[in-house]
Amino acid sequence: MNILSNDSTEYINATSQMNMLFKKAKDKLLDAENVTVYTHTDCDGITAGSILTTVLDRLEIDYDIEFREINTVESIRCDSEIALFSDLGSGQDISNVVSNSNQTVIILDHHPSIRKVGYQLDCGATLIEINPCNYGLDGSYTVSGGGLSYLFAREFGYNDLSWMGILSAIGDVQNTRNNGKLCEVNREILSDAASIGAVDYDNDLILYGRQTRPLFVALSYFNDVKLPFTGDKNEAIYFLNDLGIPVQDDFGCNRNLCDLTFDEKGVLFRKLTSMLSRTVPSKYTVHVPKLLMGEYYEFPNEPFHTTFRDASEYSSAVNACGRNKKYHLGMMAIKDRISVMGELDDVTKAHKRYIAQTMGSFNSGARDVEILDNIQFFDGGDIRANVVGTICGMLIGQYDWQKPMVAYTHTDDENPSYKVSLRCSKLLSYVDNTHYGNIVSKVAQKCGGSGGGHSVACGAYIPEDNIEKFISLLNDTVKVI
Ligand SMILES: [Mn+2]
Repeated sequence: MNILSNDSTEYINATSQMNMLFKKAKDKLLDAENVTVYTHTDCDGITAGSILTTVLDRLEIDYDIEFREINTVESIRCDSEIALFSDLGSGQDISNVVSNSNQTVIILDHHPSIRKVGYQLDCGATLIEINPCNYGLDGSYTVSGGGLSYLFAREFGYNDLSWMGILSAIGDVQNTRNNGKLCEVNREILSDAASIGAVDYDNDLILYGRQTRPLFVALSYFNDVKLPFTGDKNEAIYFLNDLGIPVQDDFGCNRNLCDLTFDEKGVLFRKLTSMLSRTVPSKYTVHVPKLLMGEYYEFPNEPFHTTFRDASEYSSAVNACGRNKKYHLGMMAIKDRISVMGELDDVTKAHKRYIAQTMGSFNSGARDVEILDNIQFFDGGDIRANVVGTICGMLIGQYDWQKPMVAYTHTDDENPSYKVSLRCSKLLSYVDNTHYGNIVSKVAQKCGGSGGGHSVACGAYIPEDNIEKFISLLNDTVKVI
């Protein structure tokens, strides 16, 4: 799908149809006395929940909020006047969620819908499904669940929540197209946020950890391609010394990417570009700048060098809450952070510590990765299922970055199965626009499971007995790309 400019007829038609639905949903909400919000458990879902409950707080409407995994949506039975879904609902059968004609189901989702526009519920309840995919926009980059929630909030005049729409878009990695810049509906939200001074953005050198990670640490985490300092902080310090970029400031504090001067960033960018161009096979060379340059989004009202200034670091903190099932904490981290600062700190620190320990078990040789012809994989064993994807992503560059990294961990559901995660270098997806989420989804179906996700970060659930078949089929499928 091509990215639309915001003054194209297609874009204007699509958004004006959605705007009509937002108005309809607004009227229903203003009439309601109680609402239940159902939202997803990741950063996007938690942010969507924060936006919607802020709207309900301000309107003084009674509500409950439930954070839901996708596979539990179809069993929801709601007694409230309005069942309000965000970041999920479109891909699920919601025909039994409500049971009488006085109720309303509102869905704000950006994943493809299983229903046609105009679908009606048998019980006579009103269904208002607002989904960009229904109007020719691509939900993976045009807008997130939180972004749709913000557009809904905007109907009530709450433009001050626009920054949350940006946080959720970044949490949902919606900035992978368009040279690392948010586009289409997300761009509109960005302009709302920038116009009130809630978000700053610019083109810049991009390395994760812009505000809080010492630059040499950020470099050591670079793993889209294996460079000499990948996984080696000392090597990263030598590298910076060689370039004449001081690792510490005059007061002995480590310098982070945000502390570098414009000239220093230029030196670093040119050096990294030449190293990468020499390292990668020629088919990747043209895509190298995309690994290094992009747009950053930050919240200028937050102090420098804190997790909450950079959208991508902030979204990691919210995700850490989600992965540790601290959904309300994640939501408070967005709505009223001061009240939860201590607990938030504890959760993110424990999360980081656990990840560091697990990475250590690979470095010490206690765990290992098996490298096949086209993929590399490991049995996650007792690694917590909620962090295995993160670990997977961090290991790519330490083994063979030209092969996707796959990991699986056992789940003890009613039907024992494996939760599979796949992560790969962005370069792999740039060539031929390869979408590993779609590949994993197809292979999972052939193995009696289900899966999907983003182009470079995705996952699946595979029945216990079919995991070996899945790995070998995935290895075969990646080969023919
Ligand atoms: Mn989402």
